[in-house]
Amino acid sequence: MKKAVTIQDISCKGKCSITVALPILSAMGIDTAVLPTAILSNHTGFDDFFVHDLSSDFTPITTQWKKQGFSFDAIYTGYLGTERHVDHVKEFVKDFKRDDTLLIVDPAMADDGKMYSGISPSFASDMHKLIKGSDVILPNLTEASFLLGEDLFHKEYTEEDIVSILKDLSKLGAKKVVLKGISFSRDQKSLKGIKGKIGNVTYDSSRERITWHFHKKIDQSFCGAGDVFASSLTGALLRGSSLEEAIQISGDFVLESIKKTMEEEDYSTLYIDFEKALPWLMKRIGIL
Ligand code: PXL
Repeated sequence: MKKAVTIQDISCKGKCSITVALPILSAMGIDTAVLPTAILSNHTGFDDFFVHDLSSDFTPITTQWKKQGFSFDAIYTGYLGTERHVDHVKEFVKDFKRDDTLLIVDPAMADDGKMYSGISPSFASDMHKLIKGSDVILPNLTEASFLLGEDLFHKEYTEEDIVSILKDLSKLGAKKVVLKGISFSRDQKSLKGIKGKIGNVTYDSSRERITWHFHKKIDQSFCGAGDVFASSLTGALLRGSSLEEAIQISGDFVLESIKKTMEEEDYSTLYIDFEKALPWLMKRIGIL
């Protein structure tokens, strides 16, 4: 069984971070350890929240893990929120990343043009430390804006602009980049029929290769959708999919999860009902 560890917060209410990553990776047949960075009463998309920082528990946990020789095929990091957590994760990577361990960094910190509540815009430069030396990063356009220090979110962009953003992001030191939530209002030169759709694009710097995956656009964004994407992408990569196949699986899984969520009459954008789409995912990867 492939082994992963995910490092991010536990939001006790609201579906995101560890409460999304663990069930998805488990359903995909991945033996998953969790290393929580903080406990929040609920995710920060709600009006208010309480945070309990777990930084001081990090070293005692990892000391035990080192003593017991635990090792991982993938290290997947999500919401971290503070520079201190980034530094702990850097230490963790130094101690636990083997040559063949995948380091997947989701710079989960912002959406819809702004930082998540409680995260300072300067946190983007802290994330640079973790991105350098990573295998895959998964920013959305807002996160790409903060990482590159330019507003890419409020502008119309073309296919060429996206290619140049991908290259700039890869210069931060990640081998592969997945840019999420791309949507064009007009067809592009080599991308016919994508007008009004939404999708994700990958860039592999070693092969200079770009792939696009678009699907139906739903004009609602759901908290935790990025985590559903990143968790299923980590699972797919560990199961041997190429990055190009993995973004198709994850993009479609997010769409299935959103469709299932919106089937409920009283659904809320604070929760994404990914659980209902797990059978779809397990069938898609051939384990059901
Ligand atoms: O990645 C989403 C996420 C994770 N963790 C916390 C959050 C959010 C999004 O709002 O608030 C605590």
